[in-house]
Amino acid sequence: MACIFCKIIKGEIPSLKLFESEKTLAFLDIGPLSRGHSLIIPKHHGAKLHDIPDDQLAEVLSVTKKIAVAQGVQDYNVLQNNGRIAHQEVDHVHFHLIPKPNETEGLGIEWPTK
Ligand code: IU
Repeated sequence: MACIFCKIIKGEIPSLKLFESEKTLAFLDIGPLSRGHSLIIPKHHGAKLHDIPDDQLAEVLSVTKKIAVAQGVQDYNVLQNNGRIAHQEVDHVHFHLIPKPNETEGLGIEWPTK
């Protein structure tokens, strides 16, 4: 299995997990664009959005929302890239949750920073 995110799902590569269920995993991005930048992925392997069953996609979005609420940030981007031209680097569908906290907001957790 060459997929790095499948290896993270299997625990073969360590990650800082935020959430895990039968269908979904969320973990901190190794190269965060902001404090708390996380990735939410379906456990079903698929490179692009259209490769993922609807039930898995539904849960991924729901988990993305829950993490945003748990982080307590009001401003954030949710981003999902498909294909090289669209800047996709890892060929396992993932949603970026990128908080845009201001200096006075706390995330409630000490997140690793670059
Ligand atoms: P992209 O949408 O495919 O361009 O984003 C890939 C993201 O995966 C990027 O933000 C990387 O920092 C992140 N990432 C990671 O968190 N852990 C890894 O082992 C690898 C990439 I490879």
